[in-house]
Amino acid sequence: MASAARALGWGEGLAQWRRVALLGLPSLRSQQPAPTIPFYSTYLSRKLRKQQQHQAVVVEKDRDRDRDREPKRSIKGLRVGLIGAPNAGKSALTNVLLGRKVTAVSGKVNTTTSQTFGVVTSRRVAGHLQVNESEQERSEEKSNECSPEVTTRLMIFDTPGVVDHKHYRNMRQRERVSDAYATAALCDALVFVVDAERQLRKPDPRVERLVVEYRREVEGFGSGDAGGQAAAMPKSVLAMNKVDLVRGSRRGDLLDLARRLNDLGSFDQIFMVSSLKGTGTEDLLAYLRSVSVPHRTEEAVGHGGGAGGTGWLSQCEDEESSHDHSSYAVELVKEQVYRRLNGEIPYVLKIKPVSTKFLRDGSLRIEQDLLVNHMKKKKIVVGRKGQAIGQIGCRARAELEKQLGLKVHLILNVKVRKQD
Ligand SMILES: Nc1nc2c(ncn2[C@@H]2O[C@H](COP(=O)(O)OP(=O)(O)OP(=O)(O)O)[C@@H](O)[C@H]2O)c(=O)[nH]1
Ligand SMILES: [Mg+2]
Repeated sequence: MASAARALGWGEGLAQWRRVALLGLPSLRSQQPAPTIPFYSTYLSRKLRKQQQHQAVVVEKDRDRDRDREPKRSIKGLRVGLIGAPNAGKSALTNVLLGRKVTAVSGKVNTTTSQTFGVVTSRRVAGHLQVNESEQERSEEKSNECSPEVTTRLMIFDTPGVVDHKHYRNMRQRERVSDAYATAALCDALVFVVDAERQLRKPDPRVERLVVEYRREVEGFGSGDAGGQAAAMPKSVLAMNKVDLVRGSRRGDLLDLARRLNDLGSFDQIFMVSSLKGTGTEDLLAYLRSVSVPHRTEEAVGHGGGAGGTGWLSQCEDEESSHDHSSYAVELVKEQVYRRLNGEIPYVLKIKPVSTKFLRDGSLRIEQDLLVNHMKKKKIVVGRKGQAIGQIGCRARAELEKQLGLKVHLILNVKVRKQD
């Protein structure tokens, strides 16, 4: 019995049987009803426990299966700084890489006077790349549930044009150059942009000197101390821009130019691109994604140009660019001012946002003052019968509506600023 009880695992029941046997009252066996209740309850609790164990295993297995089914998510990021001589096409390249306009582009030098950034997010699911997809597309994409998912965020900085230190024309230029390098120092990768067509047509020794100076700066970022650890050097890429303008036999010369610049700048990669046509820019983007750094929530040190860690990734999750509606409108009006007006006017004209508000019908009303320092300049900005300012306003509004997908009322007031 005992062995049967043991075999059945009825521990408590066995103890009771033992007690009965020791008392030498086998008769009681017949008289006393078998202690079914404790036996049964023990049996039940055993069974229940087994069931619960079984259920726990099932739940755990389900959880494992769900976990397997859930897409494996990982997030990577890279801060990328575009740097180069004025008019090389940094702003045009920034916009192309981002897939939208965030910074003004014009044929005049020094259009960009301060850094601007935009964020481009891509998700790779089962080898399929989605760039800046909408929430709807995100939820529609359920069929790829089991696929590993990698989100890559590139924060792309446009910077003012740089010149080598022998060619500072004034204090403002010196400040712009130091601002550009200060932004570069925060980046994990730098793209040095060269106007390749101009360099082939009319080689400019200043560009070569600039590459040498740039290299020195980059090495300086690498030797910096980031929280007690040596900072890693940022990736350094050469983008030979405007190759759409290089035709015929001159194309072969591009390789010689690339070799020459690489000897001076020791770049990690070289890309031939056209920001105008978009050629080569996808390859550049793919490279930048491939060197992106996996996200760590804690602020780590030791990579990038000195401000290591990827804590910034969480911050830029909701921030698509450095602009709100008001500063974005200023950037687009500035672009048209640079395109439409000549001489010193674009450089002395200041754009001051006055108000930005949504109207009841969902449209956006933006008012700005365009300030110049002389009545004569005001007349030029306004133009004959208001033609100049009319054109600036029309084009800026059309671009704003296109970029924001909203109806925009843009009011521009040209004023003579009071002398300080
Ligand atoms: N043909 C051609 N023109 C380009 C290309 N990229 C830029 N441009 C033109 O080059 C001029 C300068 O471009 P930007 O992007 O404003 O140059 P930038 O380097 O930002 O200039 P700064 O802000 O002054 O330093 C503009 O007229 C652009 O349209 C290109 O790939 N091909
Ligand atoms: Mg620019």
